[in-house]
Amino acid sequence: MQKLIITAALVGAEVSREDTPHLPVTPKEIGEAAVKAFDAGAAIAHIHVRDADGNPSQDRELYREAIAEIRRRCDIIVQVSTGGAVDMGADERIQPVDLRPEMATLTTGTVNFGGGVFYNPPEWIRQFALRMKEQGVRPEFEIFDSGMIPTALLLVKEGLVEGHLHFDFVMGVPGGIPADPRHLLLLVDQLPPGATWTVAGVGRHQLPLSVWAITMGGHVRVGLEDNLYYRKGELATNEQLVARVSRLAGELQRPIATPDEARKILGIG
Ligand code: KMH
Ligand code: ZN
Repeated sequence: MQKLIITAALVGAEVSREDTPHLPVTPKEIGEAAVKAFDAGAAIAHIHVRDADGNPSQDRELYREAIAEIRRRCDIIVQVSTGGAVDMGADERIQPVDLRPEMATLTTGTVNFGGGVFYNPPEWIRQFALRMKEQGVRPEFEIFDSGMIPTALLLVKEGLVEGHLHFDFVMGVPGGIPADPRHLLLLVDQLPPGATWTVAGVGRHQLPLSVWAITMGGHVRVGLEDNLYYRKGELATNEQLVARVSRLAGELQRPIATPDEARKILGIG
């Protein structure tokens, strides 16, 4: 089995400081959270940014600051969001890709997202994929429902995505694919040979799905974007969530990938 790549989804767009005091919001806080996650075993930091009021933003300059804060502290792979928040437009969402980060997310379909709609029509998907290709950014396909996998593979067929294919199964968003291991098996079955995958379980599903991924040879994403709690009623920090996966991987005898080892697995650089 490959070494385990742990992604720390540090910020997100839906959670606020009112929900948890542990959420990093400013670029400096995002930098500090990233190095703590790195020290705990994370190879990738999946980031969103927030404006001065703590609201979700896709502002390129805020991303530039946050990435600089991360880079000053550690060599973790930075993966920017192009999902942003529901209701954001395509031009707003695509902004951080022009900073040429090592990775960016690419959602390949529209999905109900709690009370909203996460809008990803075909022309936006192609626009995002093309910009990532032009800027040399490795996409991570964000799969919220099973029909998004064939759409991702269509981009490959069209030449809009080249090289290594990496998928993130986001399971348990209300409106998306349920966080059930039976669904996970079907998702993995749809991938072409050589593709890699990670699982982001939402809420209380984060922990059991992490264990499934570790034992099945997949990779794991944890963090406050997807889950606020360490256990029922106890708020977590990003670092604690990453450290728990590192410990579980140790018990299950799955070594953890450094950022450089993750770069090799993902064909980056
Ligand atoms: N905030 C969600 C609507 C991504 O980062 O690419 C979308 C999201 C996915 O978080
Ligand atoms: Zn995200």
